[in-house]
Amino acid sequence: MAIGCEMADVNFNTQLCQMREFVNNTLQRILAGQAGIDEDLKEALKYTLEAPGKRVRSVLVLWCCELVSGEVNHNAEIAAAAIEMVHTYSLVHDDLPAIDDDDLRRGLPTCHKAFDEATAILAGDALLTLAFEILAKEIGEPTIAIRLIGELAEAAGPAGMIAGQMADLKAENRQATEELLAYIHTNKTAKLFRCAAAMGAICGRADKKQLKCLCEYGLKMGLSFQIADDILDVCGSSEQLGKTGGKDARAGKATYPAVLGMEKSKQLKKRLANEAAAVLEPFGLKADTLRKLAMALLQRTR
Ligand code: GRG
Repeated sequence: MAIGCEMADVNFNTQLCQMREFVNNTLQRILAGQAGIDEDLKEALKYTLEAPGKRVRSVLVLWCCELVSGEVNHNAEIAAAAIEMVHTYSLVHDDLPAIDDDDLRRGLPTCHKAFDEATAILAGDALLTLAFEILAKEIGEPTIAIRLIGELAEAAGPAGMIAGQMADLKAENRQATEELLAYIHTNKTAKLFRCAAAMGAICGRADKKQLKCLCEYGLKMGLSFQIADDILDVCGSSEQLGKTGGKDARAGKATYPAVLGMEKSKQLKKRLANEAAAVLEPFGLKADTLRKLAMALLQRTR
C-alpha cells in the first residue's frame, strides 16, 4: 500500500510497506488472542482495525525505537499496536453522528454505518481500553510499561487529543485566530505524533537528549501532518482521500486554509516538516528514514 504520494525513493517505500505489514500482523494477532469478546463486537473491532489506515503513528514508534537501539524490539511492537488502537478509536468516535457525522473512513463505510451507532461507541471504547491493557500486560519491564501508559494517556486524554477535539467543536462557525488554530491542531493531532516518537524512544531506551529531540521531531511533524490534512480536505476528492472531502468548509471548521489561506498553509506545512527533519541533526545519517518520512508526508495525497 502506498502512502498516497509520489515517492521516488523505492527503498524508503519498501521499508514503509514492511513496517505497515508488521503493524497489521501484530494487530491481527493481538485481536485474535483476546478471549471473552462478544462476536459482534469482535467483528466491529476487526473491521475497524483491518481497514487500510496509513499506520503513520505506529510506524513512527517502530522507527524511533530502531533509531536509538538499532532494532525493533517486542516492547515497541506492543507500543505501536497500542497507539494504533487509540488512533483508530478516535476516528470511530470522531465519525459518529454526534461528532463529525461521517459515512466514509479509510475508503470504507464508517463503523457506525457498517454496524450501528451503539456498536461503534462500544468498539471505540474497547479499542481505547485494550490499548492500555496490552501496555500493562505485555510490556516486559514495569518501569517501561508505566512510562508508556503515562505518555499515551496524557497525549490522548483531556489535556491532549480530547482537549483539541473539544476546542475544534467549539470553534465551528467562528472566526479562529492563528493561536487558537495552533492550539486545536497541536492537541488534536500533533501530541499523538509526539507521543509515538516518545514511545519508540522509551522502548529503545533513549537517553534524555535523544528523547527530547525525538519528541520535538514528532510534535513538528504532527502539526505539519494536520495542516496537510486540512489542505487535502480542500483539494482532494472523497475517492482519493478514503473519507469525505470538503467537509471542513461545510462544517465551518477552523482550518489553516480558512485562516491563513492556501499558499501560507502550504508554506507552513513545509517549514514545519523541514524543521522536524532538522532537529534530528544529532542523530546524523542514521535518522535519514525519519527525515524521509517527514518529507513523504508533505506530499501525501490521502
Ligand atoms: C470521545 C466522543 C469522543 C470523541 C473523540 C478524540 C476524538 C473524538 C477525535 C480525535 C480528533 C481527530 C479525529 C483528529 C484528526 C486527526 C487526523 C488527521 C486523523 C487522520 O489520521 P490519518 O490520516 O488516518 O493518519 P488513517 O486512516 O490513515 O489512520
